[in-house]
Amino acid sequence: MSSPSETVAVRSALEIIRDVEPRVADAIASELVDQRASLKLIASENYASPAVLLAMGNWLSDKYAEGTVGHRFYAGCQNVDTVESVAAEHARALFGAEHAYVQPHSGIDANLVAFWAVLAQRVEAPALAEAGARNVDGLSDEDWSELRHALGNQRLLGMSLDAGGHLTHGARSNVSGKLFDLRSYGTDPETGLVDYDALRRTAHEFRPLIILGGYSAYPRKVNFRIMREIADEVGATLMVDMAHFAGLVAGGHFSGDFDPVAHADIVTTTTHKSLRGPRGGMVLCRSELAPYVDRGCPLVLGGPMPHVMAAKAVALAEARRPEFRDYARRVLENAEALASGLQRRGARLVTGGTENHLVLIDVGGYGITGRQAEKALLDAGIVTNRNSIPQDPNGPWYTSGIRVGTPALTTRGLTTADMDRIAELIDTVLTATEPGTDSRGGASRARYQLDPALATKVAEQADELLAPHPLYPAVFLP
Ligand code: DSN
Repeated sequence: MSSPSETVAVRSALEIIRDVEPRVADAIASELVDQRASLKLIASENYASPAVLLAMGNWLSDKYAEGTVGHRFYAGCQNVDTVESVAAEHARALFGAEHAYVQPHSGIDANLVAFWAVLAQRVEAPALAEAGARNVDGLSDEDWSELRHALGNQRLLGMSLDAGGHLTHGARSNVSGKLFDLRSYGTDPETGLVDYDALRRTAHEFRPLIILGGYSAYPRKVNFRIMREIADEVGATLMVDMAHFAGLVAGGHFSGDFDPVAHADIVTTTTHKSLRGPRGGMVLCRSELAPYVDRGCPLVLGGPMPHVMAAKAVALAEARRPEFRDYARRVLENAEALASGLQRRGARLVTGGTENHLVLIDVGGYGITGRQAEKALLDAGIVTNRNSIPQDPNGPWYTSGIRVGTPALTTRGLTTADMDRIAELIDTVLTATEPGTDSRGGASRARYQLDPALATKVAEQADELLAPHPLYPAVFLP
């Protein structure tokens, strides 16, 4: 993963930071110590390569570059133009996209860019044409007022949060829910799978401007060919947020009906999850939407981060290598092994298994809440996150689910045999965890009881699993 010269560079970097603010240098060092010691099963996290990390920590950060390649609001952007062009070129080639916009700072930013691109294409541009105006400044006050109301009154059909959708897909607590009139689609109560017939019926009745596919806690593939058909039937733009499974698309394992880029008009993603790049976002789209997507900054984004675009370019170059295809295959095999290991030990899984990188455990079967399970697992050195499950009786704060994913541990080199051991550790902890009582003696949904000796024993077993797979092995902390 790295060479002796990288060792020297990291040590020197920490010393330079320590001279200015030792608490930050210590936190950086501690983060590595913590990550090395924990069984990281958070489905949305990964470990970026040293090349990706180093591409981010440099003077490209010092440059302002609002605008797009060749059309900047600042002089001296030739090197930023290079990194942005290279990142976009790799993104187009990797995903077979007509256009790539690599400036978004996060997934929510990428979704905002996409929403506004569709609104600009389908609501603003026709209004400008009708009024004979070249841009919004050319509209009368009356036409402008009418357009603003039209922009704020469009319909979005997205996956509901408790079925595995994401906050940015129209939840009221997110700007997407305040911008759009939302109708949600869910999953079949029996199978837990997306019900495409119900989705079709809702789309025909609701007539949304945008149908949004993608998820953050749905353990199955989604058929984007069917979603394309439905979008065409109702005249909707098909948008897919592939943040969670971008690495599986990049690795060629979500192809055909399951490849969002082949079917959607516009696709958003983060770059740091299964794609294993720097923390950031990206938008891919068909050529017709490109001029609107490229207005992302300064429409809804602050100045681009050239250092992060450089790291995206490096990560995307890595993802084009044959090793990444192999990595993505192992992510899937590990998730399958983890799901089977959990089920064999009696765990209840939402949808009964997995077809992607994540598994959603219904911890109600263990008689505890997601919050209790998450904390108990953490005591045993297993890092996960609690998550709602469909029709969750405990709501979105306490929840009844634990989401686990394999991208990070697969990067670290763990195998399907390790996943079976991890399933055993998870089951051991969840079986041993009892609900606690609140301050008035009633049942608590947060407090729990777990024998500390058992937690320590499991943590030791987790250490044994990790020991053969050192994280960033060339980095020796002083
Ligand atoms: N926070 C990401 C996740 O964990 O799925 C999505 O925003």
